[in-house]
Amino acid sequence: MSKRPRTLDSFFSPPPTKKSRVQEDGDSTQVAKGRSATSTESSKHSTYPFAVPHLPPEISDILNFAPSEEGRIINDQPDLDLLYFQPYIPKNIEKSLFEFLRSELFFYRVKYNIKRGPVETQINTPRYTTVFGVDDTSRFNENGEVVDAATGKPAVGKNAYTCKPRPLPQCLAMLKTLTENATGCTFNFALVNYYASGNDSISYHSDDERFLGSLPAIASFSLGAKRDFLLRHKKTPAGDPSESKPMKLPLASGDMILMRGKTQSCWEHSIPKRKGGEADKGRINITFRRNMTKAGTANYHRYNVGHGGVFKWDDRKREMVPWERN
Ligand SMILES: O=C(O)CCC(=O)C(=O)O
Repeated sequence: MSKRPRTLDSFFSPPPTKKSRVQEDGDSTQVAKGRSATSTESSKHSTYPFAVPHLPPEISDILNFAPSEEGRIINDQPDLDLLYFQPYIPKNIEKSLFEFLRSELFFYRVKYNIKRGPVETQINTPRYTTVFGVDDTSRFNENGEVVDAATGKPAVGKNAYTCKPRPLPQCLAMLKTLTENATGCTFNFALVNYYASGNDSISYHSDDERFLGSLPAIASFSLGAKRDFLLRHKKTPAGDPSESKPMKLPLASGDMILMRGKTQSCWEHSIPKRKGGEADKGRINITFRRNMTKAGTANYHRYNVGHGGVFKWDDRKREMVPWERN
């Protein structure tokens, strides 16, 4: 993997400990001034509604030992290529990592309109979402500004973004870098879903947009409640599902599934609604992806940030609540 430029984050960060494999990532943002051995640092950016604390050392030190288990290859069905880590996140930190991310990230409950023929319908996304990253054409400079990846100059004119890209906060940047090192893949985006209850879901779809390239690799992490992950082969032109069988993987907290090869072009996946069970305890899903184009960045913002208000976890009420600036 290529070495990334040093950023303000790495200058302010504690020196790596002996057991550390990764401390920081070049994508993370400005840090709060001042340094301490505990987690008083945070990722800040003009696009963030509030600062996101860095991972506390009791989580980050152990995260350096991920993956906890070797990945198991699942490729015994046509066009399917999965690498399934059960778990990826060490067992002694998966719960605290889940609770940290649920408490510290900002989320959105996106509504958008789609037109089917002459009829315009409002879609209410049935889960909380948030997104960080910028596509390959750009990067964040040391001041957190979006600049052209090659020239380092601001993207202006017809190259300007129609959305405001947000850098990965340190807590996600660290997990991204560890995942890149373990899988040999490169990612520039983190999409985060929070399924508050069994009523939250994602319907069958494929992450097969052109802006992800032809054979995208997507690393998908599960934290919190166990939820079923369903996979089915797309219909072929002849209408037969190509001799394949639908699959159900009961994803547990800490698991990671790397979807690669022709999986996105030939298969669909979903997290269906569920009644009872542990779904009501809440589940976080993080997907790391590599997005190639500015249009892809705008697409992710439209569907994962949108134009509505910010939500933040309220630990007393034990639910996401609308967040307001004081
Ligand atoms: O929550 C999951 O495991 C799947 C998420 C997903 O498919 C997506 O964000 O595209």
